[in-house]
This record gives sequence, structure tokens and C-alpha cells, in this order.
Amino acid sequence: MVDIDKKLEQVSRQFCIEGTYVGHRTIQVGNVNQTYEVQFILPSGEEKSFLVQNVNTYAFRNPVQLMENIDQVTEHIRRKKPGQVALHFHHTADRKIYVIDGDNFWRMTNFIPASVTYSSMIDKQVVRNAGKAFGEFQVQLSDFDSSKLSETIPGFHNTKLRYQQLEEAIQADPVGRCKQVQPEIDFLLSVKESACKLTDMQEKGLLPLRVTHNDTKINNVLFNPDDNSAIVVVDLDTVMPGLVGHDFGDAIRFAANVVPEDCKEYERAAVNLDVFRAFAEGFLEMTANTLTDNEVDTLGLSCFTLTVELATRFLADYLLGDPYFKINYPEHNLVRTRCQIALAKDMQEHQKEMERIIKECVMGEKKHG
Ligand code: GN1
Ligand code: MG
Repeated sequence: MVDIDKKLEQVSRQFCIEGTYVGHRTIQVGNVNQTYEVQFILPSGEEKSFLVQNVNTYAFRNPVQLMENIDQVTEHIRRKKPGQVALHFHHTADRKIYVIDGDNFWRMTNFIPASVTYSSMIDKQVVRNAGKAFGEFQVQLSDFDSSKLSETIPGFHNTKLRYQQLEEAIQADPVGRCKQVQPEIDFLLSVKESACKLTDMQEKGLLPLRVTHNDTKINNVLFNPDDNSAIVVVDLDTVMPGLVGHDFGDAIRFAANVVPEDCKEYERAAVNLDVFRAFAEGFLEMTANTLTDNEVDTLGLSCFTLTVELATRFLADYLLGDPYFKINYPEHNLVRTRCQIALAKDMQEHQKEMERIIKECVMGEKKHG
């Protein structure tokens, strides 16, 4: 068993942090990387925290390229909005923004004090501001040359590929869990065609590729607790070329679900249309005037798509013995799968209403210019 304090202090020193190491706090948010807040008393006497992350190299096979992406994206945003709070990565003595230590890949960023994240039971104003923040993020990157970005996870939101990976996991069934999950497999296969429609349209060139965030859980936005304004969008590991619906749909499947994404009473999962509207208002306030008709027409479908796609990912991971997502108990990925499936079913029932709300928001924005 490694002494985590010893390890975190040693990593911090490699990022040139001086002074006295005080301790750490494990951050529970995030299903892929492991995040810690480390506290120091600097030589000046100032108490200061930093965020140290151990990047999951099973998920991100080329973390060096990933850091190059993030570096370019954060620089681009910083140039657009100098003075705004931004993510900033610390350098080692040899000017690298990461430390490789055996199988571990570490990075360190500034800790943004007096900021909060929200995961559930969210106020509408918070959701609207999250929508604005993710919308603005995409607009800020609209002139970023996407050929400079590497694909950190190939085919990340290629729903067809996600189905293929699920089908391979079913075939292989290495830990013998397949027999337990036939209803889930049956449901997912039954909606394959509609879930893969976005990918089909992308392949046919009917939807434009943009630079998108691709992991728009509301807890990837830091807020100011005094007025609930968004401070900064974080977790830039999956910033890559993608569809606007990837960001919109993923945000809705997380924020507008009436229960957390891993609720054990998964049959309660459903979309809260007020939260849906609040996010759509914020997101479209920033993006409506840049979207094509096909993009607007498929935003409603994108919510269903991203929900089903994540269900295929959770289920494939469960079938493979949970190598990818962090789990807190053995059935965790199965519960997550069931919760996404229940949400997807509810979204199917509310698809028309969701589309109507989107149209209303877009019309409103076009009128106001
Ligand atoms: C992961 O890293 P985190 O927890 O923000 C995952 C997302 C999933 C999400 C589900 C790189 O996001 O794609 O939607 O879990 N990120 C990656 O909670 O796979
Ligand atoms: Mg992430």
C-alpha cells in the first residue's frame, strides 16, 4: 500500500511547489480520473491548495497527446478572455505539464478557491448558467483549428462504435455476467437504429463537426456560490471534434434526470422538463445563431442518443469486469446502465415536448438576434 500523502507530496515537489506539505483531500467527483486537493503552506506563509490528478491511462491511452490538446485549448480560451478565471497547469523543472512515474500519469492545476460544483437537486438558475457556460465554451472554440487536436479517445461519441464494443463484450463475456443482463441487452439492441441516427448523419456530412467538450456533466462547471454564476468549465480531457448534440445531449442526460445517474431506484429516472428548458435556454442563448437547421432538429434526439450511448458503455464495462469506470460496489455499472435505460425510455415519451421547447428557445434567440 503506497502512502498517498508521501506520493502526493513527491509529485507536488516535481511540479516545483515549495513550502510545507499539510495534507490532502480526495475529491469524489469524476468517474474516470482520480483527483486530490493538496494543501501547502508556501514559503511566504500563505496557505494554498492545488489540484493533483492521476490520469486514468486505461481510458486515455496517449496522455501526453491529451495534455497537448488541453494546453492548446486553455491557451486559446485565455487569449479570448484575458483576466477571466482559467485552468492553468503547473510545470516541472524541465517545463513539462505532467509527471510520469511508472504506470502513473500525474498533472497539477490551480485550485479555484470559493467555487462549488453541483451534481443533483439543482436550481434552475444554476442549470441555465451551466448551459450558457457550455454554449460559450463551444463558441470560444469555434475558430480553433480542429486539425491541431488529437482524438484522445478514438470514436468517443461514435454511437455505432459503442454498440460494436458492447456486442464484442457480449460475445466475449469474460466474467460470465451476460446471462444476468438479457433485458438490458434486448432493450439496447431494439433502439440501435434510432440511437445511431446522429452518427449516420455525421458520416453523411449532414451535421457539421465542431470543437466540442464532450463530457458536459454539470459537475464539470465550477460556480460562484454567492450568485451561482459559472466561473469556468473544467475537465477538458475529451475536447475534440464533435457534434453540438454531443454536448447538449450529455448535459441533459445528467442534469435533467430527476435522480442521480447511479440511483439504485433506477426505475424513477425521468427527464425534468423545467430543468431541460433552463439548460436549453442558457445553451441556445449562446449558440442558436450559429446552428444549422439539421442541428436544431436533432438536439432533442441527441439527448436520447447520449443516454443510450452511455448505457452501452456502462453495460460493456460491466460485462468486461469494470476496467474503465470507477465503481464503489460490484453492481455499480449495472445500476448505472439500468438508470440510463429508464431515462432513455422516458425521453422517448417526451421527445416531442423536448423538441418543441428547443424550437421555442431558438425562435426566441433568433428574434432577439
Ligand atoms: C466520465 O470523468 P467524468 O466522471 O466527468 C466519462 C463520461 C461519462 C461519465 C458518466 C472520459 O466522466 O464520458 O459520461 O463518466 N468520461 C470519460 O458519469 O469517459
Ligand atoms: Mg471526465
